[in-house]
Amino acid sequence: MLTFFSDSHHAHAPQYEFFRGERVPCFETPARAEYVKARLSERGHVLQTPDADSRVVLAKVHSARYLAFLEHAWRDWVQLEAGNEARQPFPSVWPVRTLRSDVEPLNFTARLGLYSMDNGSPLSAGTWYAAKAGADAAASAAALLTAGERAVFCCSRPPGHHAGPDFMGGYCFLNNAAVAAQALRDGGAARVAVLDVDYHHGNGTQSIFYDRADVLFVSLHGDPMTEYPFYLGHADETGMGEGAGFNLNLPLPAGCTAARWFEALEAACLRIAAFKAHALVVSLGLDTFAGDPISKFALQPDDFIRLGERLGKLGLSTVFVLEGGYAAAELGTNAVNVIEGFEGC
Ligand code: SP5
Ligand code: ZN
Repeated sequence: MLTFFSDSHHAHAPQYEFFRGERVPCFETPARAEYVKARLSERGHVLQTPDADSRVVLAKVHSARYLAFLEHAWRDWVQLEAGNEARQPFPSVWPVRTLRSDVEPLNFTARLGLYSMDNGSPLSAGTWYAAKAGADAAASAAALLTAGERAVFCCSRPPGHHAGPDFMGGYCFLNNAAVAAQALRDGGAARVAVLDVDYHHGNGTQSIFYDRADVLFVSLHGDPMTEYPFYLGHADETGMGEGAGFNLNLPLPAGCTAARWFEALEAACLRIAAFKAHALVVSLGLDTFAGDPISKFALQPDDFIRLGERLGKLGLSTVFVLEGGYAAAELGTNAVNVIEGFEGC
């Protein structure tokens, strides 16, 4: 399968994140994309550098002030205090209910909190360049589909599906799946489905399209009652306004079997078929793998072939975008299994 890969992903390389109040090494590492790239090359898949500029599409899925903040965040951080280039910024205050988020404070940490849903999305010097290259890959993939290609895989990081209209979160900065879906719409696809199979609910993608009937969002994920991102992803979130009925969440208990996961996948696929989508975007999180260090589903490597086969049977033009998956050494095999299942179905 034609794959977009950009070396710029290395520019996003924070050293640590917080877990239970302690600093721990980042789970979302450059090695992840390199393992996938290596396995793709080994299996003879063609790697290309993204050639589209996603800036116009980005402005349709993210707010202007969030994009401006993200693009200049590292520069602003470094200018703040000597020595900051060797430190990672983290938010420490957030405008939760009753506080104002319409006014952008001047203070850097206050702005970082305004544009963050958690303290788990560390920035580094090249975060904007890496994330932008991922969005460019998503836009490039959509352009190829518009030109008649059946399927394209975006091997990009950082991931995107937790990033909302105006915030980062969950290791995500720019919502690549939303960029792909919007670019497909702009290319003439009247109805686009986004299927999110990451272990974690794709809260950002859901929010971006929640009031729209032209983009269906379907997600299977760990039940937010116990699993990140906790505050979105319940079954009763079905869309609003014109988007009513065009959002489907299929939360599953942490620890559930692969059999149960595939039952939910079937329900997701039936909804997508009923929607009569012209194109499909798959938020391909591989943290459903049994060996994932931060997630609690039980998929085995062969299950990823079966996932690819089921998606292939939908018969739709498809953009795959890499999301989570933290068992880095197994990520290549699991990603390629999805792709080859899709192609071989
Ligand atoms: C894209 C994506 O998969 N983002 C996931 C972000 C999850 N952030 C919360 C991490 C919580 C880690 N819990 C670790 C439990 C280890 N025993
Ligand atoms: Zn995830």
